[in-house]
Amino acid sequence: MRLNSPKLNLIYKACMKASKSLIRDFGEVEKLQVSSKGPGDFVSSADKRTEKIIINELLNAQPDYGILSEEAGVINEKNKSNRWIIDPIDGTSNFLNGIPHFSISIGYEENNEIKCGLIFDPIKNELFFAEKGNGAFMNNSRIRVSKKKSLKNSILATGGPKFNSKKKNLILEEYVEISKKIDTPIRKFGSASLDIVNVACGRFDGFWQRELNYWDIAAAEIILKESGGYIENFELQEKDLNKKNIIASNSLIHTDLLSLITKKNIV
Ligand code: 2AM
Ligand code: CA
Repeated sequence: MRLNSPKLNLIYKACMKASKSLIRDFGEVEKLQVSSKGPGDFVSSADKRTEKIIINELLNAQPDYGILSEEAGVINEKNKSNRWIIDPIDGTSNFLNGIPHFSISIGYEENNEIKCGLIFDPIKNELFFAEKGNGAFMNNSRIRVSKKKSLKNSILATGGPKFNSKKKNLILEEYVEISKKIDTPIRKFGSASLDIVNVACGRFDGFWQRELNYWDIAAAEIILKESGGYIENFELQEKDLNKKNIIASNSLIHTDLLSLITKKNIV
């Protein structure tokens, strides 16, 4: 494991501590799944427990750093130059339903740029991490995006639309449009962060999803960039800059994928 930088080391420590509790909680969810009560509120408390462990570790080390986290929101609001961006469980619906596909995602942002990040899938024991200029890794291995050039032969993944999305029709139309252009059916795994790191390590060639939050993709962004991929927020959400419409790809299919999405916007 090459976690040379102090920042990466710190988020690694926080993540590993939190993941122990998360794995225990997932075991509990699996049990509750088959009980008549179902997991219900247990999941949101698992989310908060994981988040608390991460935040405590980070604040202990850097008391004045800013934090943006899915459940806790903003901490140390004044510090906008050094921020941790945290998603304690990305893939909450999977977690809730006992589906073993979710991650802890922690990114570090300096002056509005993500400098390093880590995404951990505690069930598959896959740790993805990267720091600007130093490449991207999964566990002990350097990772690279795929070399596929043709959209037609690509493996693509997406997510959404959420049940109350105002763009449901557009999102579904885009899904149909893209489906028609590719040979292998689109994948939908329910964790944006894991989808993007799967592009980073060449399993997928591209991913797109509208209406994500910054914490869903912050850590994934640097991991993908350092693996040779390209990530783009293709349509700015003027009212809320934390909302992101994302295309993440191996770079080579990027323009072709983007053209299928932006074409729809013009109509
Ligand atoms: P979450 O598990 O942290 O909510 C699922 O399609 C992916 O989209 C997950 O990464 C999920 O993150 C993310 N996502 C973000 N906002 C969402 C929303 N409002 N509804 C469903 N998924 C959302
Ligand atoms: Ca998320």
